This record gives sequence, structure tokens and C-alpha cells, in this order.
Amino acid sequence: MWTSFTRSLGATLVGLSCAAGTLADNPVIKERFSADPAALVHDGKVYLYVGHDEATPEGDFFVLREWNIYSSDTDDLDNWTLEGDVPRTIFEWAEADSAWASQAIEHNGKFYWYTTVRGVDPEDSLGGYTLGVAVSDNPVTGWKDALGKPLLDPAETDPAPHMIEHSHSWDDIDPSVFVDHDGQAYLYWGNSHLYYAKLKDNMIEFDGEIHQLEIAGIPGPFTEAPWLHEKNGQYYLTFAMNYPEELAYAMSDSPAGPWKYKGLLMDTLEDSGTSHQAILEVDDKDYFIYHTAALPTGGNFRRSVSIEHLNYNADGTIAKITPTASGISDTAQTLQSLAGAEQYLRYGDGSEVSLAVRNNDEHWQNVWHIKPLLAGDNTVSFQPETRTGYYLIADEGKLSIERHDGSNSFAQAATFEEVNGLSNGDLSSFRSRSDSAQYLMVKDGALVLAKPDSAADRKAATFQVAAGE
Ligand code: FUB
Repeated sequence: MWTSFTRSLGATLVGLSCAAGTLADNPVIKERFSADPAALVHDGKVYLYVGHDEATPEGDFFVLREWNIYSSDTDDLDNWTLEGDVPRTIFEWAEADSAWASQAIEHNGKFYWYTTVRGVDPEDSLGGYTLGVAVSDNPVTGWKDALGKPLLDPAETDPAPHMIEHSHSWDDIDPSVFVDHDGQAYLYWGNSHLYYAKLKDNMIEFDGEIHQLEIAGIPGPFTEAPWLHEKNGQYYLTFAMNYPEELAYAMSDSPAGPWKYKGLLMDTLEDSGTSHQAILEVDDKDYFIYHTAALPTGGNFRRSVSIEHLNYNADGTIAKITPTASGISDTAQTLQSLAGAEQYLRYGDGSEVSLAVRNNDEHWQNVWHIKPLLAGDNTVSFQPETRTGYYLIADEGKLSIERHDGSNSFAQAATFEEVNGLSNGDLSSFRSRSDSAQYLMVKDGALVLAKPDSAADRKAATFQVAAGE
């Protein structure tokens, strides 16, 4: 653990948007925390519906007082504009800071937004989280509770056994709405138990019974976050499994199932127990939108939305997705040292940074996202590509990979200056901003911050930066 900078944390917390010129990378929403993304395409724009995580860094549960709606042009998806905030209180019958996962859809000229909120249980028996539905004429403003009551009484479903001893249940959360080619709408939802029901054409009432379903071949417990989509006549049900959550998927020939487990989409995340995905197809491209704990001071209850490309294999299965710092349009790079043959800067799961021959089986460990955290001439910072929110820092001359704690002193420690390579001007060297005599260099097989004293040192302080993907 790094020490000297964390001591001053309280006094020097900086804003979440301290990154200089990093708009195109992950997380895509940097101005505040955002969770449980859902996407909707309308009239040349993609709208993102997210929950606004407002727990403190010490908080031990979700605090979501409102949902936020962002938009981006369909040919952009890097720059997101906050269009509006919708308070949980639009559902007057609900309680608590419970603006949990939601999804909006356009149907028959109106917009319907299915949300999770915590319902008040008048009889003080097993109440619980339930579903609300709001309606509007446009994707951003004027959202009104469509029913003036929950879409579902939690008593209509049987909570999972581990919920019974609690004062409320949470099996009725995380709605995902889908309208099939024949116009039939379906709502999927659930935690521990997975449910679906058809919706009437008015979109605000169930049509027939609620089904509890199983996914054939699922290797662990279904947790939550179902999301239904269709591609080339195949139906996909993506969801969170186990805890900490992995994201996985099942396929079917029909939105009503039966569903067959098909594999993992994303491994568990660093620093966030939950994971929650939306699938977006726009302009013939497919995207995977999810949350992580990547922003400084992020965590289980302080999440932020990221985007990756989603690729289908020829047989319709989906290729596994790696969470990255570069996201859909920024670049990732490798750093090859001139100190020895084929020596690349490499990270692992911990704080060590090492040098090693490239190993294609562990491709990601050599890939970095190099962007300035702080503005300045030729400033750069090094994020391990698959550990968003972690940076290479120099702390009293010692180099390590640590999580950004939100302090200005951390950002300083993670900021270097890129100059012409000391032994080859076409390449790069990186020096300390506080002591311009100190360079990143390889000594005795390790990366150190030191003063190059010889031609060999200057070579050891020179790196070739190349595209990493
Ligand atoms: O944001 C609150 C809850 O955390 C969501 O409803 C779940 O999907 C999980 O992400």
C-alpha cells in the first residue's frame, strides 16, 4: 500500500472529473457516479438511463435518490450529456433512496420506463422491492407514474428462502422490457428468482400469469440484472450470476424460453460486487454497457458506467468481454524497454510492476492506457488497461500500481512527463515532474525511478510505445 499520499487525503480530495482530456475512455460518465445502465435509441441519439449512486465512501449500502438520463449522438458514444434527473419520488407510494435498476422503451409513440423501487408495505408483513412503471411522450422529460401504484405486489411472487428472515424481499427487482417482432411485449425481472410475464398492449399491466423460470445448464445461482435482446432471430438473456457477480448469458428461439446457458460474458469486477449490463445495437454495431468501480473513491455503492464493443461469433454466441480503460474508441499501448530483448512493462493483480517477455496468453498484462491525469506539458499517466482506476505511481521513489483515491496528491504521484527517448530521440523517456533528473528506468530487471548516469542507464530509461491491441 502506498502511504505518504493517503495521509493527506482528507484535505485534498479533488473533483471526479480531474482527468485532463480523457473523455473518450472508460468510464464514460465521469462527472458523478452512475450504475445499472439501460440504453434506448431514439431519433439519432442513444439515451442512457442510470441510477445515481450517492453513498459516501464509507457507506455500506446503496443510496440512489434519483435516476439520471444521459444522451449521446448515435455516431459518438464517447461524449454524454446529462439531459435530466428523475427523482425516485415520482413514485409517491415508494420509499427510501431506492432508485435501483430500470429500463425504458419506446412503444406505440410513447415511452415506458420500468424501474425498481422499494414499496411501502401497509401491513408491515413481508413487503419489499418492487416494480414501478412511468410513462412519457419523450425519452427525457415529463415522466409520470403510469399506475399510481406498483406494477406488481411483491406478494404475487415467492421470495427466495434467504430473503424470508428480512423485513422485506428483493426478488422483484431489475426489470428488462422487450417487444418482439409481433408486437408482444415481455417483462423479465428478478433477484435469486428469475421471472417473466407478458405485458398487455397498454404496457402497464401484466397479460396473464407470472412465470418463474430456470436456465438450463447454468453453472451457478442466477443473481439479478436480466436483460433481453434479439439478434438475427436468436433471443439472448444476459444476467448477473454468483456473487461477486459474473455476467453471463443464455439463448433461446423464443422470448418466452426455454433458455439454455451459453457462457460467461464478463468476469467479476475489481472493487465492485455487482455488475449490471445493457446491450445496445446502433448503426450495425453492438455494444456492451456496464458499471464498474473505476472512478476515484469508487466501490460497491459508488459505481460508474463503461462501454465495450460486443462481438458475436459466427454461430451466434457472444465473445467474452474484458473491461478496459480505453473503452470503445481510445487507444491502449504497450511499453517495450530498450534495456533487454523483448522486455515489456507488465502488471498483475497486485501493486507490482515488472518487466517480462510478452506472453500472448496473458496479452492484457502488457497493455496500458496512457493518458494524462493532470494537465501539463507532455504529462502522462499509466493505467493498466484491464484495471480501470488503478495507476502507476511514484511514492518516495518507489513505483507501484495503486487505486486512485481521489486526492490531488495521488494524481500528482501518478503523473509523469514524456520526453524524447534519452538513447533514441524517436522513442520515449518518462521523467518525474517533481524532480526532472529522475526517470523511469529498468535496473536489475525492475522498473525504478532513478537518475540515468551512463549510456547503459539512458538506454534503460528509453521505451518504445506501440499500439497495444
Ligand atoms: O443498484 C442497485 C442494485 O445493484 C441493482 O438493482 C442491481 O442490479 C445491482 O446492480
